[in-house]
Amino acid sequence: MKYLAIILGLLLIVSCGDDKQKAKKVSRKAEVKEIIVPVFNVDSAFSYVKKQVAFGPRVPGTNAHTACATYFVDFFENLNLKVYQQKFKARSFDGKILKGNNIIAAINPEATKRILLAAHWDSRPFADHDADKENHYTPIDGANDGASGVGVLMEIARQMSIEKPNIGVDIILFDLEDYGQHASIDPNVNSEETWCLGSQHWAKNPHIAGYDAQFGILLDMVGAEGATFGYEYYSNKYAPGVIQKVWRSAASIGYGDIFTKTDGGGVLDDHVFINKYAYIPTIDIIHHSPSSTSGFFEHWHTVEDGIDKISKKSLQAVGETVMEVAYKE
Ligand code: AHN
Ligand code: ZN
Repeated sequence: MKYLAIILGLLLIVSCGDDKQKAKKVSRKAEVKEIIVPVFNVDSAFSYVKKQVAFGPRVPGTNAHTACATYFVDFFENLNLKVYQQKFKARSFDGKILKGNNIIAAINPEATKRILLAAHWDSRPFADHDADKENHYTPIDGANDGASGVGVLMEIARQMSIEKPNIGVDIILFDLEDYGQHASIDPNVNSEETWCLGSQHWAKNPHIAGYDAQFGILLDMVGAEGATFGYEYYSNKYAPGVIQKVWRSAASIGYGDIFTKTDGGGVLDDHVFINKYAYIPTIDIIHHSPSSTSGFFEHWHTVEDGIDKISKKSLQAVGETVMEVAYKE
């Protein structure tokens, strides 16, 4: 009887200890769940936009294009990320054989749960929407159309190289997005596939065989003054859940006035080909301006798309929102 009491007493102590252990484990889990999202440094992002523009128009076949590709590769390698260069050839609408280079930087390359973040890095060879006809064959700086999205992703890559997110992230810089058919040619004649040659190539031949990601976010023209982002048609058609996730995140950190719950028009952009050929639900965060004739920002495909028009506020809203999504995934 005495022994039984001792045994019971011991059991009680052991089981109490057990409960404490459990409680500890639960609270530790709760601690882990509280994720701190690193601060997106907008001055840094802006400097990356400026640096790209300083190369001159990154038009395929030019020295500026080659030099800028080297700059990206060095940048990501210096962050100790795994870098891929996907060199390929594609035929342009005017029959030129263009040399393209999609550049991919992987964060947590071994992680099976991954997301992709993308932007195009080439700039348009023609300012075919310029008010002055003389400029219709002049290459553009593409500070907003190209460099802005890349600058934001470079800063995200830098933050992620310091403080790794829980998931794998692939930053994909697509080439040959903006060599689409010149505006002087009837757009009803076979123009769609002349855009986004780099993403078309990648989506059909990913840099890793059998590549997959949970979802993708494309950034395009994210740096204009007063930019707002609506629900782009193809994004909402192929990836409505991703739209909801991103717009909710934006609102939660105070950017509900920039990520508006409005119709964002339909844009044939890199994300369409990722959805169509790689089957990865991907959205486009793209500046939609219902009041302009093009539907895009005021200086779209003009010689005015320069660094002087880039707004840090717009870069910041997009950078912070994408970081919020990626780190909380
Ligand atoms: C078309 O104009 C068909 N698509 C626009 C895609 C684009 C051009 N994004 C940036 N520049
Ligand atoms: Zn463009």
